[in-house]
Amino acid sequence: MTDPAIVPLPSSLSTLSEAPFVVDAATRVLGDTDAADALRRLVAPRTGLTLAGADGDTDPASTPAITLAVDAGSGPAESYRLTASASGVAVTGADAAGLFYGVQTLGQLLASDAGTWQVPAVEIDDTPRFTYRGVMLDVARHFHGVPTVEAYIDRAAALKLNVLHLHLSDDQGWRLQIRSRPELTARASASAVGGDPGGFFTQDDYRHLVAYAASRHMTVVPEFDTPGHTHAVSLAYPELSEEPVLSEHIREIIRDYGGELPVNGTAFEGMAVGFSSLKIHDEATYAFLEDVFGELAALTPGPWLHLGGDEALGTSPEDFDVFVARASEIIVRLGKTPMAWHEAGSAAGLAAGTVGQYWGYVSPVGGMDARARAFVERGGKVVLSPADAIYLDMKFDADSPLGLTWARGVTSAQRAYEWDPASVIEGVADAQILGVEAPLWTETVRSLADIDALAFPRITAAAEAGWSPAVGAHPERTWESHRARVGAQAPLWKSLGIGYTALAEIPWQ
Ligand code: TNX
Repeated sequence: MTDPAIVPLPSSLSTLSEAPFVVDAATRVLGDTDAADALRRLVAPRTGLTLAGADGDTDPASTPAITLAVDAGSGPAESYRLTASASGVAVTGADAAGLFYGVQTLGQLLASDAGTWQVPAVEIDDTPRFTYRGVMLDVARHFHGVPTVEAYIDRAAALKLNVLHLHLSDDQGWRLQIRSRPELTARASASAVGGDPGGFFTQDDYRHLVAYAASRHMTVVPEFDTPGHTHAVSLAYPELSEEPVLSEHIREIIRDYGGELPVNGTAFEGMAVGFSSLKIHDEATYAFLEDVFGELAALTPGPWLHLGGDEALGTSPEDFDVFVARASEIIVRLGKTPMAWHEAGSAAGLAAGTVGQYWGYVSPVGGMDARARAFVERGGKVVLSPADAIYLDMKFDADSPLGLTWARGVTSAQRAYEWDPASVIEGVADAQILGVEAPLWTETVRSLADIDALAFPRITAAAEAGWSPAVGAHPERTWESHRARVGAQAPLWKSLGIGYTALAEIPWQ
């Protein structure tokens, strides 16, 4: 018998030579009610069965049942144990998140055999490798509203991802209501790439998303990108913005991407990067940061606030240094841990403990690895988002209109998979790595269908890099195993309405 196909790969799985557990209209779910709801959300669309509750009979022995429980501290954070055989299924989490992940595994184990739904007899012990396992959604280049973000949360959480990084501002638009700075959404939220409609989250929308994410054991990491990627601010508070920097290098970038030259006070609908900058030597800029990061901190229960810091090509290195020192210090004073793209690692005044997000290649070029290492040297950790592997906005095929190609061309599912977090940056191994995150920039992405088509299946590579044992530490942590396990997800994904791209590399079932 081939092993059941679980993605991301669990730490340990043994198949037992016993009869499977049969799931039918009489199957009861006992124990934790939140986890039971999560299980029903997976099982009902797939099978049409609405699993009954205990209905007064809480004895798992009276009829075979699925028992869901938290046994606090029974293992590391987020871990779970799952046992299944004809006499019952038991999922025990070391905490509520662990139980939720055990339920996701159970959803993947469920299979139909000659019209009977069953769970094979197995024993699984499973613990994540990294504590931070993220996806990023850019809601600035194209705005994606609450239902789309909820759907992406559900999709990511089902793969045991536990962080949603929201890129809330960029040159093309400002996407979160800030009460002390009402002009941001009044004047700078209506635009998007290509003249498409913009939009923004009210603070209630944002609170709702934070709570929705928490119900799926995901933490929201909000980002206001500074000091570059801030053209939208010029529409609302022109006094804070430098004129667009149109150096030869930036003109070249604008030509590459096509589209118009940026003009302050006018919406930017192109795709070019790097031309905008907040004023670095004006106290009004830091009053602005206090306001926007202050409201963000108050709305965000999670520990991290992301200050951006990428591609500030319109800011001199000296000014960038001054800015990053002050911005990161503001976030520390708000009681949060700053996070920044790896460029900020070069800033001498970066606050100690800031988390660096590496977006260079799997084989670093141009000193990007040194910048990421600098976060560790200042007591921080690194989140790995290697662009040529897990940038989900890279094209999966040259002919699709979706996606970009700057990160070493088309990114196959195999290339997304074949790397290990500990082998990217010298001197940055498991102890220095907070985790892994797969960004999805949305210059070409307008809808949930577009998100699905780019993210699925390659998001599974990021999930496995973040959750599963290291490459070499488990015999199944290979592309051959991964592609077979991903192919086996097709019936579940279809039942959940996930519009994955049927890449030829994957043997779809
Ligand atoms: C680079 S990677 C960016 C984004 C773009 C993305 C497109 C990084 C931190 N910044 O501004 O949207 O490329 O792939």
